[in-house]
Amino acid sequence: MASPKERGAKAGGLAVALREALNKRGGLWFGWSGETQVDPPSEPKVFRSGKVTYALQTLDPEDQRAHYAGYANGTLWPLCHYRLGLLNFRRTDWEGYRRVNATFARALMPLLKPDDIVWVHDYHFIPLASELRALGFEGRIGYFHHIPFPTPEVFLTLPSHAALVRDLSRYDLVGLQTEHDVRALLTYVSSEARGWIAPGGVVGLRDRRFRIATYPIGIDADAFVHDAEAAAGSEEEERLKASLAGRALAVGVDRLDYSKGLPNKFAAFGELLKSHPERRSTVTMMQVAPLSRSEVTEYQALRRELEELAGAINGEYAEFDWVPLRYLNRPFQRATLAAIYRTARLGVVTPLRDGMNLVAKEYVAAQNPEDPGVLVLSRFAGAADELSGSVIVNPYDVEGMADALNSALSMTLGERKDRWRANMEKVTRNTIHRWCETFITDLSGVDGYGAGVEPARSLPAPKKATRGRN
Ligand code: GDG
Repeated sequence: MASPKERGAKAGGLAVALREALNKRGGLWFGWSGETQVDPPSEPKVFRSGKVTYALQTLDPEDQRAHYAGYANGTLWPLCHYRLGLLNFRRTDWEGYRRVNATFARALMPLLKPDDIVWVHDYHFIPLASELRALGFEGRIGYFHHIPFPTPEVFLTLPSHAALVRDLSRYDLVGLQTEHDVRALLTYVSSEARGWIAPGGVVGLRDRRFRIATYPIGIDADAFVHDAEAAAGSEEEERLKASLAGRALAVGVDRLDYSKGLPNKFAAFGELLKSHPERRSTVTMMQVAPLSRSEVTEYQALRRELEELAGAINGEYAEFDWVPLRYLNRPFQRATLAAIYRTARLGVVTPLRDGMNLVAKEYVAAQNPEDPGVLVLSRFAGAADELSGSVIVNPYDVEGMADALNSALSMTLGERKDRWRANMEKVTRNTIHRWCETFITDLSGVDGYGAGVEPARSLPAPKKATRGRN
């Protein structure tokens, strides 16, 4: 989770929305300080800003490596994105991951009141509830998994799968992005962990009862519409348009991450220029790809691969007055992104696997309703469940993607408007604020779950598992 230091170009919509939710209610934001130190202090640095108290824990450097680059991003990230070839499992990393969660729980525990509710974010902290329960915390704890939850066939390759699901059962509410993810976890619970499932996603596992449900994350749609309207006619937008010299713009914005399908996207753009030569010199692709997790080896290899691909496409097709692919490894301010989104005729979001993908929703929100662009979206992004007005593509089919880009570039204004309206309706209905409120309300409302609670009589007998509806 982002720390309060994260500002400007790096602060994402999620960090901003959570800070807003906390500011409204008051509360405690607990996380890593971003610093490491041998023999770190056992107590976090605590300070207050408005209604929010921030508590930031410093970590031992080896623990931090084993936890972050090791187990979280070297094991869980590839696993949850179905990239078993990239998965590295080392017991020392797993132990470091657990140690960091235990350290966090020990630092957090003295700051908690018995009736506090705790909301834990993402795969870095799955064992946090177990550790807090072991220290005696009995209040509500919820967990939201921002990335996909893999199907049992994939999840079972993880040596620590059973321990992680036991950790999940220590929460009262486990939130996932899509129905597909919920089905994947429920199938594991019933078929592998011998748990029982009741309607509404209530799950029993050993002595625990908890709920698993779908909470598709959204964006701050109003803020994006506002930023995009403010960008109209701005100096930045004018400069961008002048640089395009009347050509269409296709835009991608992704952290430099192998889950985002960037090589496939570049290859599809190259294929478009090859198989539809009439498109040459008429469309420019801009890929914003800020570096991320540069300490993990796989990310360094991806960076080299993309540099080669971009160089090859530009070397093959560039003209003295046209560079087909603009590839930028740096972050931009949100207002600049809004201007780029609004100018772009195509938003190209083609992850191989993605929990949701907020860029897809931001692109939709930033469009000019009178002349909207088209979203080209991977079927493997969680956002594809909601954004049915998009041109849905399979990122593994490079030629199919090239054809989809070609037909999206030819779309009539009428079709663009129809597709955009369908998408915009979803983006404005299911915002990040609604997502926060719904999760917190549901977590506050869950009743009777927790350690030692027997399944209620009205629930199905534990022996025969049934699939819950969500
Ligand atoms: C994880 C899951 C899930 C990107 N470049 C710049 C910039 N960004 C912002 C985007 C967007 C955010 O970062 C990226 O969000 P995504 O959802 O696309 O992807 P992940 O970072 O992988 O997020 C994902 C998400 O959690 C939330 O649950 O949707 O599936 O993987 O907001 O705009 N922001 C600025 N400058 C940049 O250059 N300001």
